[in-house]
Amino acid sequence: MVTSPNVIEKVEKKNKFEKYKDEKDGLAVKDELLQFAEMGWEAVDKTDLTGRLKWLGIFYRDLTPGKFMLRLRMPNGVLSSHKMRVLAEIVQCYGDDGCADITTRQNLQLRGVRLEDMPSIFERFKHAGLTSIQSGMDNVRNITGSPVAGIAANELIDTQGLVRKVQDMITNNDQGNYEFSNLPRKFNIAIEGSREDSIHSEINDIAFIPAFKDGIEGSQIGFNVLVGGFFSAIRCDSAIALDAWVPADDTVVDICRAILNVFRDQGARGNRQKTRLMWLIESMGLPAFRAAVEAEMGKPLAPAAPEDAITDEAKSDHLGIHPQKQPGLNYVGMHVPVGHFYAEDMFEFARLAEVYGNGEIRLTVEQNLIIPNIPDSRLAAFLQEPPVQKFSIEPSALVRRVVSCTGSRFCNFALIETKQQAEALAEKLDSLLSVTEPVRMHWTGCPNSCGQPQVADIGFLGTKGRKDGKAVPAVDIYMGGKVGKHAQLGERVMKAVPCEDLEEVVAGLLQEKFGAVAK
Ligand code: SRM
Ligand code: SF4
Repeated sequence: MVTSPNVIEKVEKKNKFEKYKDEKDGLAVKDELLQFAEMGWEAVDKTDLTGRLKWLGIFYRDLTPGKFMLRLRMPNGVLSSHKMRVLAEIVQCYGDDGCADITTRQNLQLRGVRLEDMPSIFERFKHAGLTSIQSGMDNVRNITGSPVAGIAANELIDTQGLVRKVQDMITNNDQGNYEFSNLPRKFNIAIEGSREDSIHSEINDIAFIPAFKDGIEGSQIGFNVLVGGFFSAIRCDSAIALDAWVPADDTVVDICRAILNVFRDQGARGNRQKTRLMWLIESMGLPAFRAAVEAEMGKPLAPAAPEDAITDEAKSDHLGIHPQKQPGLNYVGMHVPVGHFYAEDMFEFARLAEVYGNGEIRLTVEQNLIIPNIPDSRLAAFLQEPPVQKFSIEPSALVRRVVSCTGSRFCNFALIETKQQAEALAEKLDSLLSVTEPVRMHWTGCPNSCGQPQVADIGFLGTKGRKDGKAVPAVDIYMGGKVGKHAQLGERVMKAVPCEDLEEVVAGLLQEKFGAVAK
């Protein structure tokens, strides 16, 4: 082909992650795992070790070399006592190094895991119906849905089947799927089925929000589709309306596949900070993006329903005792401080689920845990159980809605320690102040915003600060995040507040903005 000298072709320079993916797909390490385990982590190629293994959910941790993090997939945050016990047994093998975290995508991460054990761990996963496939790097993350799907009294759509089908499509039934193993960037999907936005769907690349087709209660129930929500170090945005309504059936799977195809084939692969879906939507223009999705689906999309079915009621944190839609049964939400727990706790949760419920366990994006299906007649005995004293069902108002990302204990990006500080500050403030309504406080160790400070009443984002001429750990403070029907992202209101000053600063904010009074 002869190119006119007047036409300057703008060729995008691929980023370094794209180069290594072109050399070898991330998923290819699935077939090499046994070899890696035999040779030991020190001998594994650096890009395989720190990069490609994330396609299997295996995260090398620079801060604890040789002790890996294993990120699972938990569609809707649902697991069984059997699965929890398998995970507890794995964590238990690693003694003091072994622990687990509930993540902000209602998922579990295990810590302290050794590479040499991965093949046998994956064998156990296969038998237990667990998977960690494609849970990191340029893949679709854990798909979130209401943690009380199928049991909430006011539910519109039980999303469990749909969430599972979308995961199966993306991961090829957990076997790994080369069709979606080389996206331009990470990708988040949320499918909400309740009347409250229980999973911050607005901060996902694709969000399904329940909506009656004609906007009138009683017309066909389905979802309005939002696209492009994301947080990153340089930009945070809520998802925008695609102007599409889909029925609550396999069309959900089809539209996810279509959007992923458009993103995979047309998404930018240059400046890594500009490769999330929103950047593609903006560069194409929303109408062209929507048309490309329709072309992939091979049929036109219905326009969005005039209104979604999310109600104005405050978003629940799912803690405490709640009657289910099944008469005589209850779900009980237990507070797991900053989502962190150990093997012995995991065994106890498994036991409680079996003795009092039907063996099911649910996780929330607030990093807490729910035991469903407890009969009325068993509640009193359940409440006497020691783990219910340790993981309170009614924690006090300043403690119950604290969320925190991993922070500097295990995460290389972190500018500050988060989990311990988050807990200690909340407890201290709780001892000093009373508030009538719980305050949502979210901590995140760096601008990647894994702890979602922008959705919080008060958000803390780790940064570097100075005090008395010395460098000190500090946070930018965010306020004004709203969740539920009128979700909106909070804004930064203070910069680089030294962590050591937070007790005074936050006490002031609580008194001024949240009506807190001294105890
Ligand atoms: Fe995250 C990278 C932890 C939810 C935005 N995130 C990381 C890494 C993998 C970095 C690393 O390799 O160390 C962190 C692993 C630390 C560790 O050892 O645990 C990490 N992210 C987490 C978790 C565990 C935080 C938590 O304590 O709950 C969450 C795991 C969710 C899951 O189960 O899959 C987690 N991360 C999020 C969220 C929140 C959400 O999805 O609602 C976000 C913001 C929303 C979004 O993605 O749009 C988030 N994580 C990031 C980013 C910035 C993405 C970007 O587009 O720039 C990074 C860095 C990156 O991808 O380059 C990142
Ligand atoms: Fe790590 Fe930063 Fe994410 Fe916290 S926000 S887990 S420090 S990448």
